[in-house]
Amino acid sequence: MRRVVMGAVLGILALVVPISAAAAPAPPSSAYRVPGVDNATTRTAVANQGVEILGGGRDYLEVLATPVQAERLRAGGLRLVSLPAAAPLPLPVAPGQFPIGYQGYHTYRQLTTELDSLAASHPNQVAVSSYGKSAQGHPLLLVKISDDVRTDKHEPEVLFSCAQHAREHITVEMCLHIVRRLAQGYGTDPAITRLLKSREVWVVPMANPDGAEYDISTGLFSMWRKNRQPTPENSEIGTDLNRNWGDEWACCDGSSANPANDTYRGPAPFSAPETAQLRDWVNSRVIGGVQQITAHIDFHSFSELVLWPYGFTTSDTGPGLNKSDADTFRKLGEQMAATNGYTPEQSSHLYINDGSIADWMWAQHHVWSYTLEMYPTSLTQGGFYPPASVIDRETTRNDAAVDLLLNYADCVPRIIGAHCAAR
Ligand code: 0X9
Ligand code: ZN
Repeated sequence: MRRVVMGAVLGILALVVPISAAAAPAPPSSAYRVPGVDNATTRTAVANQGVEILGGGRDYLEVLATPVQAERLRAGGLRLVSLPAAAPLPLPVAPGQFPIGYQGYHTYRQLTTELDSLAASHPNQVAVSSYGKSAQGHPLLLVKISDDVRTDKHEPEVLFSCAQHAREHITVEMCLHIVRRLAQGYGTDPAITRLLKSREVWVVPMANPDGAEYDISTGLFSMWRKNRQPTPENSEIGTDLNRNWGDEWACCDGSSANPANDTYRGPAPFSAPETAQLRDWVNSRVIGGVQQITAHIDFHSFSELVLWPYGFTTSDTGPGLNKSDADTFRKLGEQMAATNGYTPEQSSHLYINDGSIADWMWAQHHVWSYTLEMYPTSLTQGGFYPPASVIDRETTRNDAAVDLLLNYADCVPRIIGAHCAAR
């Protein structure tokens, strides 16, 4: 009953105070944990207050809110628990470098160097190229890993993408870990060798290099999420890449029209060069009328979740997503979550989000597309900025989930006993 009342109160608030599109959360904002929000309606109502959602799970959210927003949430019947600052204040080393305690993370340049050296030491397994350039001109890195990397074979392809969101640096380490583990495991680990003989793996290790570089440009963390593209006729910078994809773009109050907001969706679908060129590359994997990519994980942080489409509607089914598709998404999602201890759920059950890569990958190409939110579950454990000491543990933690996806990539519905058309 309390839940219904809370939802209703926030619903009314959302109607009379349409802040989500009107005003940005003006600084100073503080971080809060909002416990007891155990349904999507209430969580989405909180999101629509214009607060910045940092993380969340089945029964809580962690948000950045201005004093006015915090007061509104409290007036709506919610409890707010103050949290430490969202960005830690470690000792800086130099502008553009990760601070003390974070040196194990890779800058764009360090990432490029490491990938080039992996390609040089595994020339038949690893190839590095790019699918375009970011708004500020960084090559958008693309890695291919397979048994015979220079030959385009007729094999199921799997895509892993990382760091659409700038501050989610741990995801870059996840993608790099995937490249390293597969490259080094080929010829030494029988399971990896078998997988690479029957799959072609693609990795986009840093989908938003401008944002990632900006986030550490002072030598401290800036809590930056979006890309660094100027907004037309506005002084604000940056589009949320994971609200800029063209499926049901701007449909459902799951993104912001306000360029100052952290979930600003851009002036049009694919207005960001980073999403437009990744779209073009994914489209280019349609060969002979068949999309070669069958499965995908888009890594994010934080909250320890396994999410699947759709994000734009709370309905389990939707355009091109029937009951058996939903069952398949859930079954593999739950199996992946059983390996890493994450919480599995349909994306919108967390909160409504429109314009995501995962929704587009499914709607446009029927790619089994998951979103994994990595470690930790709370700002109290470092939020977007866990220390480098956890990188090995938290990337290895996803090995079994990655292998499950690779294994099922020949026919994901096999997981519910369904058949696939011959490719
Ligand atoms: O809101 C997002 O873009 C993702 N969470 S984050 O805190 N890293 O920003 C989740 C998007 C999930 N969307 C779908 N799977 N549709
Ligand atoms: Zn994210």
